Amino acid sequence: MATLTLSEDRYIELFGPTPTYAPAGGWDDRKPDRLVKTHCCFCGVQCGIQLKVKDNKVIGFEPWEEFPVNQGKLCPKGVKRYLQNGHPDRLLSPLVRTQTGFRHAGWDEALEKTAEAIGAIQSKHGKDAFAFLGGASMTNEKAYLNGEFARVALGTANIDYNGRLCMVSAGAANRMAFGVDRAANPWSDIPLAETLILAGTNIAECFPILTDYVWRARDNGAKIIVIDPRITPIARTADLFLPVRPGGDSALANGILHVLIERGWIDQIFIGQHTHDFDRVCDLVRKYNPAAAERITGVPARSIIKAAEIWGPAGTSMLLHARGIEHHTRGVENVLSYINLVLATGRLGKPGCGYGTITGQGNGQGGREHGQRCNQLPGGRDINNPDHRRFIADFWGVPETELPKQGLSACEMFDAIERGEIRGLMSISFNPLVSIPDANRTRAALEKLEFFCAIDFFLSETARYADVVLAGSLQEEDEGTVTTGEGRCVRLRNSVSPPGNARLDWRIICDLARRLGKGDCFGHTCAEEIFDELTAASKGGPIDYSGMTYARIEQNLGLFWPCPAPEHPGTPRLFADGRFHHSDGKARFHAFDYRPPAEDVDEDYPIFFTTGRVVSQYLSGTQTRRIGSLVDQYPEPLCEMHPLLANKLGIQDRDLVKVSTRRGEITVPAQIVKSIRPDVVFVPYHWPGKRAANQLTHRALDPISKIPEFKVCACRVEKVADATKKQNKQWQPKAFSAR
Ligand SMILES: Nc1nc2c(c(=O)[nH]1)N[C@H]1C(S)=C(S)[C@@H](COP(=O)(O)OP(=O)(O)OC[C@H]3O[C@@H](n4cnc5c(=O)[nH]c(N)nc54)[C@H](O)[C@@H]3O)O[C@H]1N2
Ligand SMILES: Nc1nc2c(c(=O)[nH]1)N[C@H]1C(S)=C(S)[C@@H](COP(=O)(O)OP(=O)(O)OC[C@H]3O[C@@H](n4cnc5c(=O)[nH]c(N)nc54)[C@H](O)[C@@H]3O)O[C@H]1N2
Ligand code: SF4
Ligand SMILES: [Mo]
Repeated sequence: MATLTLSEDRYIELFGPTPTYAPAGGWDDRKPDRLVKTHCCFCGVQCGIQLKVKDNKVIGFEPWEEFPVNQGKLCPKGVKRYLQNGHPDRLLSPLVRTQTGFRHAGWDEALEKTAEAIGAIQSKHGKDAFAFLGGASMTNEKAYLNGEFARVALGTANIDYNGRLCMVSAGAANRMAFGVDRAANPWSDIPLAETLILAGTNIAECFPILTDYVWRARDNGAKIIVIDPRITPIARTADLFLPVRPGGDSALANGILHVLIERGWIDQIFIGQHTHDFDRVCDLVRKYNPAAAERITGVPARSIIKAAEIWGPAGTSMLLHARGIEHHTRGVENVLSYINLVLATGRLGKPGCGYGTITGQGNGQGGREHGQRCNQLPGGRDINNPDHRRFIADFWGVPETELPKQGLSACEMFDAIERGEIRGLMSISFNPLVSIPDANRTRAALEKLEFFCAIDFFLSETARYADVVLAGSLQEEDEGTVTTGEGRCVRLRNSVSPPGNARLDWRIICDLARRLGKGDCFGHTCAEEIFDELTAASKGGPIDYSGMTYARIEQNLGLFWPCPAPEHPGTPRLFADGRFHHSDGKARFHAFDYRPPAEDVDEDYPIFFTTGRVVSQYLSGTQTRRIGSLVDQYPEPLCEMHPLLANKLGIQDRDLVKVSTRRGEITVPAQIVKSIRPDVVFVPYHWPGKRAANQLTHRALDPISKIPEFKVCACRVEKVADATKKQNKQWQPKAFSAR
């Protein structure tokens, strides 16, 4: 089918020869009732797709070739996404906990029980004792509504979202450097760059369609620098690979900048006219000569010099990074240190020149804009800024004094549950038991809650701890918008209605607000009404959507913010006028000395432990672990390790190994690959329970962004048992088969 469309050779290079696309019973090739143009429900690329709908079921898909970002192409997850619709595990009605499990309940009972529990906890322990967790897989409309619901209906300061585990280091760094938090360029700038740095992103497995843009750059002659402790699939075709020691990125960036300055590859005019604080960075990086940077990062000095030789004289360039440099207690510092390389060479705001964090979740961008973060009000406003508070309080018609202050971030909330300060929790589109660090503590916290309500369409591992589970909606069941990783706000179209007694997420929130006596503010009758309120609330704010309407977004196949007026065309490329979004129009350099990770290796725990993703599984796995052919592609976590380490520990491929840290242990088969540093092991985190990588990780947070350090802690590894014949034969993960 024309959809699978990374060219055939490259597809095979990436995913192996014959991926299985057909569902078990073969393709459902009945004639659909209609085709609905919408977007993939998974990552932040938000590929366009046409869903085939028959009898209120999604039965397949067709490419949507006019949507410019993916032009009909889809990755393995996008191809299979439709199989979750009509899945037998789909929650069809609310559930209420009994002595022995759950029973089905009507909406009146489930909502009343929830409203009563909220009232009881808040009247006894104060408003902030009830917390709310949202998510960035949800639409902009729901993100906005979550923020208003928590502040106005619950009156709690404690609202945050799962993007706290994802985008926040980059977001904070973007605001500090540029005064705005968005990728600075449309993806269409990537093929125009003469050189690309890809730092801490396994782009080929996590953003397969974006990888196509990197290949186009390469076909145009671009030089590609990849920075990762693992030779990821994209690194196999890079011009330069820098195998950084986990946590070493700020030192590496400082080392590259040292060489750029020494060789005179910096743009003094740009620096003088458009930036502050270059002198401080100059002073700092003086000591990061290549040999010094090599000692910290493990990257050979000659490779550091080579990186500067590629990046320095280039005419155009882009820096792209993702969680590999952001999931750190020094996440903000890492990002800012790389941004220094972009600012020093002055290559921003022009075709093929710029910078971008690659946003992870489907609405990772929009989900962080409209007020569901603990420190944020709609329009990207700051909850601690008196003017911003007054604007939103007036907009919502509440006294400013009643608008809660900044609350706790997602991981901090779980610490507060442990301490007994938070007693009740409502969570929508978030599976913290699998996704936040130190899972054994997370489980204990969930058990300790006096009341927990989860809104999901599957009974996630976390929802199993709920007192009430509310059956919400799949992406294809609702209308709305999401904002993609390049800052383009696109339209999701409803394809089917929720099955059984399940309900649209935003209706659930509005229904509950009414039961809490705040119906006046939550009388919305459709998603478009919420969008119009959201855009009005954003007017004049740092993130301005006020010129957008559903009709305009559809006509233009998406609009980039800022879009501050109905006739404004939107802003695909930021900083084109040479002005940054700080009040004086100038960008800021930041100087950060390298600091080691919160938990470094030592004699007891001598190996770095790092975690991340594989191509066929998505996040906590609630969705992709239910799609057979994706499971076949990568059914269980493996512990990647280098042959040198394996030999030292007497481990053969597929032997069962126990990986332990100070917090917990996991026993999984070893996968011996030459593509990882010998001092590091990697385990993907998409599985729950005893196979959960997050039993091992720790809650050390970045002091600015409050992101946890998912990408580095200290572990030891020991062999538990020989590989069984079955394990030996069982399967080879396709994405790694060419390594
Ligand atoms: N298949 C798939 N795609 C996804 C997702 C998914 O779950 N599955 N999730 C989506 C989401 S929400 C996100 S956030 C993105 C994540 O996208 P990525 O950030 O690209 O993916 P990760 O696997 O988390 O980590 C990226 C890389 O960081 C490297 N790394 C580890 N430590 C360090 C370090 O100290 N420095 C450097 N430079 N690199 C390091 C790892 O080896 C890994 O290859 O993917 C999105 N796309
Ligand atoms: N060790 C380790 N841990 C990590 C990471 C890592 O690299 N290493 N990465 C982190 C990152 S970057 C991220 S983004 C997080 C993600 O972690 P989570 O956000 O916890 O993961 P999801 O699988 O997205 O969980 C979302 C839940 O919401 C449901 N859901 C999805 N869409 C909707 C919707 O529209 N409505 C409703 N009602 N429910 C919905 C799904 O069924 C699922 O149960 O994990 C983080 N955890
Ligand atoms: S690249 Fe992302 S948005 Fe595109 S099909 Fe794959 S998972 Fe979906
Ligand atoms: Mo993420």
